[in-house]
Amino acid sequence: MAESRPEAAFGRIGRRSELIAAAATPPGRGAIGIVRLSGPGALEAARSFLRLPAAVGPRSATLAWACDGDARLDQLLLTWFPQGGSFTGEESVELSCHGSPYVLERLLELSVRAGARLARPGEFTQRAFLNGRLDLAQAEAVCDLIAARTRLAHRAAVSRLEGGLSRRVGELRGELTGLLALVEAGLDHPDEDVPLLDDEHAASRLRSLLSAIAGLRRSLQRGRLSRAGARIAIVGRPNAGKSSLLNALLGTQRAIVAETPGTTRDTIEESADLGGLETVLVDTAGLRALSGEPADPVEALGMERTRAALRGADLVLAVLDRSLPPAGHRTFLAELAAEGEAPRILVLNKSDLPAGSGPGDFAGASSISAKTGDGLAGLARRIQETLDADPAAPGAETFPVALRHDGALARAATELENALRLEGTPGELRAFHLRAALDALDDVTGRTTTEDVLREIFSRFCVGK
Ligand SMILES: Nc1nc2c(ncn2[C@@H]2O[C@H](COP(=O)(O)OP(=O)(O)OP(=O)(O)O)[C@@H](O)[C@H]2O)c(=O)[nH]1
Ligand SMILES: [Mg+2]
Repeated sequence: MAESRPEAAFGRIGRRSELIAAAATPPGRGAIGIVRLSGPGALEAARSFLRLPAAVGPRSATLAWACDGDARLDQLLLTWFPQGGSFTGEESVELSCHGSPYVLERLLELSVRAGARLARPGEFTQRAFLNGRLDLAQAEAVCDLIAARTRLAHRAAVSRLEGGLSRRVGELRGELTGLLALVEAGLDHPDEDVPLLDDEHAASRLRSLLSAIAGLRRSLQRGRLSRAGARIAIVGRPNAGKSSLLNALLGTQRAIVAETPGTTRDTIEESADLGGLETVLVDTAGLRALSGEPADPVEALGMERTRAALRGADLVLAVLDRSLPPAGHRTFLAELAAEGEAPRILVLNKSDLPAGSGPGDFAGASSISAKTGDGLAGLARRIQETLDADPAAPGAETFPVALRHDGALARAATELENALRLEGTPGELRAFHLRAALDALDDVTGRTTTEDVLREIFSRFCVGK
């Protein structure tokens, strides 16, 4: 299969041999401002307005005056990166001047006079991509790293910059290419004695690819939570201790707690920081049942709101009163299973009371006491792990990036499902869908991304990056 290199797509986007210049620091005053030039002749262009010694060493700072004719503009530090040794892969210079908007503007003007043109948004990163210094997922990670505001968003961007996502897509790609090779070998040599792929084997490999893609999509989704704030719904029978748990996790008496069953009749939302993870806790009305006949109109509304909270949740805490026997809990959990797909944690509350059901009755449940605080730290850790289980999760992306990656993976999955449905039909069709799936995967790293899409992606970057 012919591989289309990014250069092919980009040959038409912009001539890379041009020298480009931009301010790399944000607009406004600052201690230091940086102007970057990238492209052939970057040092010579800078030399035309700098008083530089004859020999400038690579990757070391040289103090120099910038001058417009005889007039001194600013004293600055120049760093020269020879071709092959810079972020873009091209010859580049960075001029660190005083952070005056006037000085920066004049330096750009002098650069343009020396033959550079002003860079488009993201053009430096685009060149790094074209020169094979980064793949597309990593280039996007640069953008997200700059935008990161929280520890988790930052960690996820660094992981993608290191190639976390690219590696995982690369593994899927390797497996898919192997499968495609077998299918194609069967097409090319129908009569020969090549190890043919039987339908059963092909189907099992397709299924395992599909589950790997689903896993990757889930971890993208998980990563997104660390930016947006995960929604955690607290549900359970009346009096299970849902409001007590909300209060305990918040560390304040936000919701009314009372012995009367049915105290909470509406949903209550409050943001909480659970060990660096931004969450929205949603306490819900205690429900005798999730479906069936409500006792009164208010309960009917409560049921509806609880169901909506379940549908919108990223995680569900199912609170059970441990002092009660397990049978009633099982009915409730069975009803809960029908509502929404979010992961759930079983919470056995009231561990300070004599046990009616033990942890043995509900495998993997967290035993806590909202009253005494017993087990709460462990529960908070579990919530974090469930929402952010994978430290290499490629998520926490800015929204358009997450959407693009998820879209590409979804396309790959659809193609694989199509191939899976083709059991017993001619191999050509199956190969066609496998190739389409491969193209979709390659969209993540930019191997086959089209010119328009690339242009659109890089235009989201800031100028100077
Ligand atoms: N002993 C003990 N009592 C608890 C614990 N958690 C809650 N309770 C008590 O259980 C009763 C109900 O607590 P809530 O937090 O109001 O329960 P809820 O699930 O929000 O109830 P509804 O809003 O009515 O559905 C109150 O009397 C609480 O003090 C606990 O861990 N141990
Ligand atoms: Mg309550």
